[in-house]
Amino acid sequence: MTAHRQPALLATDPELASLVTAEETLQAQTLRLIPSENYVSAAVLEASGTVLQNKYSEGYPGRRYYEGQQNIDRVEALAVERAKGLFGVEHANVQPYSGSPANLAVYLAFAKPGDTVMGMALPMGGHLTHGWGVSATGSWFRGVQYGVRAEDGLIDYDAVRDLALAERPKILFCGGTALPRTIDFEAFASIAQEAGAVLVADVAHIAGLIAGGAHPSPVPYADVVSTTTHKTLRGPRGAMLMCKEEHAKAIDKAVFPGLQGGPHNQTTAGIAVALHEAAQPSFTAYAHAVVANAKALAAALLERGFDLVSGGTDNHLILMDLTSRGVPGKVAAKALDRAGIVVNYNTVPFDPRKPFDPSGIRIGTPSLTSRGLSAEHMPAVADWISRAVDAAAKGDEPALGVIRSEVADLLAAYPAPGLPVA
Ligand code: DSN
Repeated sequence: MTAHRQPALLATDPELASLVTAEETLQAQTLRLIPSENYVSAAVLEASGTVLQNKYSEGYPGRRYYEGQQNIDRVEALAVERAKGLFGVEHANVQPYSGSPANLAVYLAFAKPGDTVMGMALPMGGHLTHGWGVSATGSWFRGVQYGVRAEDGLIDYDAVRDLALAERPKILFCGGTALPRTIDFEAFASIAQEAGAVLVADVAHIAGLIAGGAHPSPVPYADVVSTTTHKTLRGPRGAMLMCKEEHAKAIDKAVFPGLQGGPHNQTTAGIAVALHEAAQPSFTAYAHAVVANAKALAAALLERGFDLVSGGTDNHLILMDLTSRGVPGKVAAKALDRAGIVVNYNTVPFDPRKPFDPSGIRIGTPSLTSRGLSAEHMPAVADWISRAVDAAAKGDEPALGVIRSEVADLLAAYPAPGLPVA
């Protein structure tokens, strides 16, 4: 019998330990297609679970409000230097707890409550924190929102420009959570400049693709680049704000003391390791494989008659409109889950259904790529999705069980990073 991976946890709290073990099994045996998720390496897991956890470090390296920072300062400086090197930025702040606090810090740095801010509408593929009404960013600020064109699901840059010039936002966000196509950062920069706005590129979804050279970089164009660290970048759950030197003070002051207290040093260590991994040639290969897999999966889904928003993908993500299959997104997502394929239900642009019961599902290829699956496996993945959606339409539970065992059989040959080998 293999030794338990968390022996002290098992001894202290067997109930919690059993939940962790169950999650390890679930992540090992299911095809995880949520595009914002991934598998971190064992090294990132180890760095994120260290005694760095025990230390308070309010401030920045060399300027702390607590003593005993000999090692912590070096950990944070290492993460900052690696972020600067990997993305080619002048300044990096690695302390934001996650993407939403990172974006809130941007508001604190560049706007006052009531100011106009502009971003992509959440149901069109944007993010809550880009000024959407139910978020603090849409109630404390005046959020104006752009979307995509109905006919092709693409951003209409002329319409974005017209809106920005009419509304003159203080901050213009580009990026989002359900955008399958390449973002034209240069076009956004020219709009922001004309409108007098600070351009923030929220690249949380595509940061790993940018680091690996599989998506253009916003760095030459954006005033601020905001990203989480745990999606395609494959680090621990955290975030970073990167910017030109002229904005460094405003960003740092907004993160601490403006918004946060002590940084989570164990996470900073995990980010440093992930950035080191992302600088290796193998990561470049991974980033390109993520995109190649997504394109192959999109092609296989189109062959099976699925409607994809914008007709396909340029990145890691595919947004599927299931209207023509007669199955609501939530019903399909839950059936897929029972078939061992984990996705999330999602609105599609101009969705006539509600966000909690929308028309689509959102899928992506980062996790399966991290396991080593390649384009040759994508027809099988598309087949499973198609069969599961049809089974959902017919209420055919046994068919979902058959898919679940086929999925587990394939995945057994592709062990996931950071997980015990079964
Ligand atoms: N929750 C993230 C996603 O799934 O895209 C965005 O913050």
